Amino acid sequence: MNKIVMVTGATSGFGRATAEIFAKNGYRLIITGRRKERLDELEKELINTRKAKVLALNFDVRNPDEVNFVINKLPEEWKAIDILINNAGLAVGMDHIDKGYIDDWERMIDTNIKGLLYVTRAVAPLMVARNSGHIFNIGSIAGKDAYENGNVYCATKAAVASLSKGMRIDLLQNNIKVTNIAPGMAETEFSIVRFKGDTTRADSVYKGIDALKGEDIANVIYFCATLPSHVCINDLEMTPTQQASVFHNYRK
Ligand code: NDP
Ligand code: 8X3
Repeated sequence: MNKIVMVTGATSGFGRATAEIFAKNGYRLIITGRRKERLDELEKELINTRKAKVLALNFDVRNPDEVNFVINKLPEEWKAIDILINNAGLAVGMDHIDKGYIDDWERMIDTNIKGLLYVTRAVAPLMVARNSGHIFNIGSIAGKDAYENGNVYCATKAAVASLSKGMRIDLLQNNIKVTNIAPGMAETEFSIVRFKGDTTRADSVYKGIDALKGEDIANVIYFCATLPSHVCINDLEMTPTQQASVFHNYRK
């Protein structure tokens, strides 16, 4: 039977591109997200154009009851998840710490940290039982350095990096790889979400920069996932060529 990959946040950006590349290469896909129409549309596309086997699960990673419900109810033939890609996440707002919105902070912490934990807590035991698996956590270069107005988003991604290390240590005895992927600027719906629908402001983030695309991150994840069983990429930072760090861009 072909391997099973579960991608959270597959309705857009990195998650969608990652689902595409694994489907193209014959994997079975569990795709998740909150926007049901997007999920249904992706499911159809993967089945029709890639001839993939797909299970679409419509849930919010912030709700532990929903997460447990859908994972516990997985059909028997979908339980042997080989690869989990904890990708669902977001930045909301960009304000100095004294002016930030608590609701924005809660959305980021609840999604990027707690949601990632809920999904991992539900899926990891399935991997442990099979003594096999690979978990990818989508961190960010924002987790390596804090930048002005990035405060809570940066902190959530620093937490993802730390959790990735902790998971790798805890799951060492279970033959489970854990990889933290830390991308820099990538043009997806990320900035539209961050600026709450202000597309002009979102577009300006990438002005003069040939930013990463979802496919670039997907290709790297696929590369890491297909290395020999004795090789694990632990932490991988990737940026556009025009970005050296969160502080250094070269705009043309
Ligand atoms: P997008 O906004 O394009 O995609 C985000 C995905 O996450 C969507 O599919 C969205 O689906 C899903 N998602 C968000 N909140 C929830 C939730 N509560 N429950 C379930 N799914 C959710 O952004 P990207 O593809 O760029 O972002 C993917 C990841 O990469 C995020 O973790 C982000 O922080 C990280 N990242 C992004 C970078 C960038 O510059 N773009 C750089 C570094 C890291 P839906 O709305 O349907 O639920
Ligand atoms: C997204 C990259 O630099 O906008 O994680 O924080 S950045």
